[in-house]
Amino acid sequence: MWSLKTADNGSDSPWLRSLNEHMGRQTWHFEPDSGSHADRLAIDKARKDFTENRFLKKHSADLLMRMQYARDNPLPPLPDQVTINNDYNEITEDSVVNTLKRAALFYSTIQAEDGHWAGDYGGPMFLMPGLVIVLYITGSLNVVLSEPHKEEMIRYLYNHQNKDGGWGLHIEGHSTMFGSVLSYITLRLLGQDLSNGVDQAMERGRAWILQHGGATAIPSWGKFWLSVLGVFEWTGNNPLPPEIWLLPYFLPMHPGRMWCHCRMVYLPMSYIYGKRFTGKITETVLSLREELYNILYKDIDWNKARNECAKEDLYYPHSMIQDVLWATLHKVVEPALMHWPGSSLRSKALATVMKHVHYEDENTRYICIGPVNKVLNMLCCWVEDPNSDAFKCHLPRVLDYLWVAEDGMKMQGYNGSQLWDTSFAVQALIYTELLDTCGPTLKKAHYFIDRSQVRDNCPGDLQFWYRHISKGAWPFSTGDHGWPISDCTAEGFKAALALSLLPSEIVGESIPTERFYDAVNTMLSYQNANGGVATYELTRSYPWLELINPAETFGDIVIDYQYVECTSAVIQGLAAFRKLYPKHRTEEISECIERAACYIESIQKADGSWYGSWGVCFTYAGWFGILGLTAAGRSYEHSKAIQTACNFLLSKQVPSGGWGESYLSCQDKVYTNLENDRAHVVHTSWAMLALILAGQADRDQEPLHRAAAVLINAQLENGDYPQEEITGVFNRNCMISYSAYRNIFPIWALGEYKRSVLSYK
Ligand code: LAN
Repeated sequence: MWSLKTADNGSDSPWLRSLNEHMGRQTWHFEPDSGSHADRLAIDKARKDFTENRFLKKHSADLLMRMQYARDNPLPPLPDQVTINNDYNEITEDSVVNTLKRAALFYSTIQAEDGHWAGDYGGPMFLMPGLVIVLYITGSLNVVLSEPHKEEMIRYLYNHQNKDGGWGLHIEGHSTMFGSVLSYITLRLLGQDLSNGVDQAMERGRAWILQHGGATAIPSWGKFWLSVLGVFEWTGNNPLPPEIWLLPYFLPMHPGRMWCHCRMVYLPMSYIYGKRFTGKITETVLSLREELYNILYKDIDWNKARNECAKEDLYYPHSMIQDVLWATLHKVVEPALMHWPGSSLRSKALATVMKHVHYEDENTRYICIGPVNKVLNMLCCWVEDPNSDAFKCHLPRVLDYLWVAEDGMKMQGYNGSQLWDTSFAVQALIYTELLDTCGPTLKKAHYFIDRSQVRDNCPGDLQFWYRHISKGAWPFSTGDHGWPISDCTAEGFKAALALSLLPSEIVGESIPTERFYDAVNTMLSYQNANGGVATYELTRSYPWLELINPAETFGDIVIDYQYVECTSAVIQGLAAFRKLYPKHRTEEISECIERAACYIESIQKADGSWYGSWGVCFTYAGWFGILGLTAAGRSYEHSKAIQTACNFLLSKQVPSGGWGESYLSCQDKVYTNLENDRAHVVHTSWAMLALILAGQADRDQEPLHRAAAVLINAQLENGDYPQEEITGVFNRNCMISYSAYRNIFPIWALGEYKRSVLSYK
């Protein structure tokens, strides 16, 4: 049976490094003899239910993890479940406290030993293929993946095949060439052939690809992977010259000025491209050359293929400038760099690129900043030297990205969302004011947050490595990952600060003041000249650079933009700090908060909404927008921005009393309800939190009571909440799961409701 281990040290493998005893590490292991017969039956049933309902409920509910915790950590007796019928006047303090206790007790049982909450951070469908291709090429498929791993990966891919035979960019999305070709290839590399799959699934997958133009219409990142595997020619790719790393930094397009995720993906890609590396041409590769195209492989017009993209995939079409740029590089510059004397420049560029690859690997303990550069860096290390220690260090870190649920095994969008979820969970639990119930849980979480703070900057000259400071920051996932992020720092800090106010006998010793100061320093360092805050770094170049964004499926990836979420989180962090430490960097903090609030006001839309870039979507951003402004001292009475923001949210409440927002809001940038105006517990919670904080209880309480009734009634028998539609997003168009939100946000919203609304009733 599958079992999740947390903080696993890989039996002290010499290739696995850690700064903090692997805190937060989540790895799944298959243990053939573990589990009772009844456990196995229950898992099989969950799998079967998922598959049977897969077109209705595309999001799995993280049941394997929940079942494991239920076995190891049984639920204590829960208070009676409450249901509110039609009349919200039935809501009493007792009914809310009951619901909160049940939710908090349940949530405490699924906390990991090291204090964090583990969970499924899947969603995107384009990640696992890169991993499988790299493992295949490097001969490591059977080294890293056991047969049960492969079986679960296959299950996952079939489960997420759409009705029309194709696969989407993410689990809830329509079929795309990117998702379809990559998923199909992955199944083939995992040993499936055209005869496999229920209802001829493989045949139907292939038919989708051929009917939509064949694999030449795959977007650029897909063309890259196919070329690496040997089923697409390098001449069919637009250039990714590594020489860009040799340009002077003052140029706006220097990669050091790009969004770190963009530069960290194009860095290893440029190495592989610069070398035109292709894996061994095997029987399967040769067969795929026949399976993926409508015409013979040898007859494909690769130059034309360079700019082809299926309409299903085209989210960010290439600008004309881009087409001219790529054509020039492709026809004039690249040929010169492939031969002497140009080739000596290429060698120099490749060496520079590898220096940066190794720096990234070492400073993330081989986890890397994300799933895409993880596998690309691993491939680069292997291409450089298949016997290298670097490659050996990469292998065990593959497990950090894999997750198993009832829908199968997936590759996650990060090595988890540990710190982020734990920081939110702590805040939610504290605001329930049920310290008797939550004390031990908070203590463990406190320890995790304490141990996950980044203690030092990266080594060497930060400017040389294009790195922002990280001392005092918090990461999104684990200390070992270590990349600092503005809003993760702010949320980790807010949680730590709130814990520092509680009795240390209950929640443990506070983080020392010096380390709070370090976090404040990092938060202050993130503000841009216009007052806004970006994600990992300052904004280092201009939005017009987006004109050369070559990734047709993603929007706004080239530079690190300012976001309402990040800006608000930093305001909240600094404002909370200012109250407790009014004498530390007082003026700087006040100025930073005021400028950040003005920035948030400046990006509000005329209808009172904000566009959310990292959560779905306007409800998420509304929560951050309103919280940021109120933390900065604005109030409903005096702030037009807060008034219109509240009116916007109120106008989106659905008849059942909740809120429910579709992921389509993100891609279309227009507020879109879920089908049939269904309510979603997470959106309902965000909207409620925003309205409560904006003083809605003083004006009209009815919308809040109705929303509270939705949250009370949605609770499951064991205190858990149902997993509904996907709630996370990145780069406008790709969705990602935040599996802990269903537990955290109803607790947080009902806690605030109890404190700030019921007290009035
Ligand atoms: C994340 C996850 C966390 C997220 C928040 C902290 C929630 C946000 O407020 C700031 C941005 C950040 C850090 C973020 C950025 C983009 C990420 C890293 C991701 C959504 C997780 C996966 C995604 C990454 C880009 C996926 C790989 C795909 C590429 C296009 C490179």
